[in-house]
Amino acid sequence: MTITAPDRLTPVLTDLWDAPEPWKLATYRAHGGYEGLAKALTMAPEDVVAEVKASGLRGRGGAGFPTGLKWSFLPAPDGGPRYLVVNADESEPGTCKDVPLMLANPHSLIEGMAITSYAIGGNVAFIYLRGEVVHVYRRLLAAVREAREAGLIGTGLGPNGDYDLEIVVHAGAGAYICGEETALLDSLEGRRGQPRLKPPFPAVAGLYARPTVVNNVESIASVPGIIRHGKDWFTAMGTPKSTGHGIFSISGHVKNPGQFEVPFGITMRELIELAGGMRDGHRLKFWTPGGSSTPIFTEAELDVPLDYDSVGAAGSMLGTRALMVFDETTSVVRVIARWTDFYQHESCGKCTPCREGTYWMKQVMHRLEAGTGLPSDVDLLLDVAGNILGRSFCALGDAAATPIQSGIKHFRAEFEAGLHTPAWELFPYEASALF
Ligand code: L3W
Ligand code: SF4
Repeated sequence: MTITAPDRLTPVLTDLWDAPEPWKLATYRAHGGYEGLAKALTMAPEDVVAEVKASGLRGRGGAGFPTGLKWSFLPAPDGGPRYLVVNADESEPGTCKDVPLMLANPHSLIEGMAITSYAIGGNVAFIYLRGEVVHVYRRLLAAVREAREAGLIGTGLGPNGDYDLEIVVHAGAGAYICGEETALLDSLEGRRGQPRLKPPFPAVAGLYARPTVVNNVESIASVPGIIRHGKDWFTAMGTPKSTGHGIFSISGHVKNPGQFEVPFGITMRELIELAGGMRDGHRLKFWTPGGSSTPIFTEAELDVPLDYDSVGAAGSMLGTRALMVFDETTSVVRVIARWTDFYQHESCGKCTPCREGTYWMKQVMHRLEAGTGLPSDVDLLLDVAGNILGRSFCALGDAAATPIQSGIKHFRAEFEAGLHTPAWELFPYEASALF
């Protein structure tokens, strides 16, 4: 039987989003919330780690690193503190999954944090949130308070009353680089957020130089389901190497943009169908599988299974599953110029290839957008991007370089048109505007 796209939704983290007041503890508990925590507290911590490892859960923040394996990297307890830090600094262009998840269902994150902290032997856990999303900050504070008042976190937890957990919600100041895990830790410690040299990885020396697990919001919120229903329930969704459910954010020139929770391995063709299809009368030109930091795809990749390995084999990255869709009215030069502005603005300045390279790429992209490019500009862009890629201190440099390289690979003629014609004449704003 051919499976049509609407049958492919797997609402687990999103199942309460349309319920009345889904953020309330009572609503969450009425749907089985905190049953996973109750079960975990009766298990040995190492068995919780083993269950998550066996589920195949991979980090939902972009890199896809196996979650249980990361937890198991923590050194043996030495009597000192160990921490869980949740990376809630969602800011990859096109990514919009953690913010709605925390807003609609904050208790799934809090329950996941309690299970994870118990598994790794931590008694204090942090949520590092983007400061701009004040409404989410307030919602998280209220949910943490509700959980504490209900005795779900705090002191004397578990059947023997011998486990304590405090959760701290921290609002950052709105820098994209603070989504890089070690810059996040520096910022949480009160310093300017800049990436640290790795190794040591945070698992060995993280927050306050203590063993620390840093995981994405969606990764941690996926843990309660795995413990409550078991690893086999989770591995029944997705592909053998990219198991489970994931929230895919679809934006741009589709009829119904939004978040769609589906199994890994779904295709973009199916997701566009779920999003109501392309705007009437228009056709797909290009799209991003993992936000602006990943090489772009075109129609040729519509049937690539959206799992970590298949997208990698096709030449890009699944990243944060930020699927931005652009139709034939869009200037690829204009889009990549905006992304380059973003990376130049967000570059932390620590290393020369990214600090200088993003500045120069921005100048060249602006010339091409304005139709005043120099004959050498397209090759100059490739040269600069090639010198950033693999030579920068963290992934932000690579992220700035890859869209330019892939944009030129697929649409070189459009870049060359920027030597004489402004992008706004070739692609009028009004044609691609969504409102
Ligand atoms: C212990 C080892 N731990 C690796 C840990 C490491 C980290 C995780 C993955 O970048 C990507 C980036 C963005 N012992 C370890 C170890 N680990 N080896 O595993 O590490 P890594 O370095 O592969 O990735 P990362 O630094 O976490 C994330 C891409 O995601 N991205 C999304 C970015 C989005 C945001 C945002 O919205 N705030 O940042 C999109 O594509 O470009 O490539 O925990 O410690 N031997
Ligand atoms: Fe900072 Fe960019 Fe270097 Fe990363 S690559 S350390 S953001 S300058």
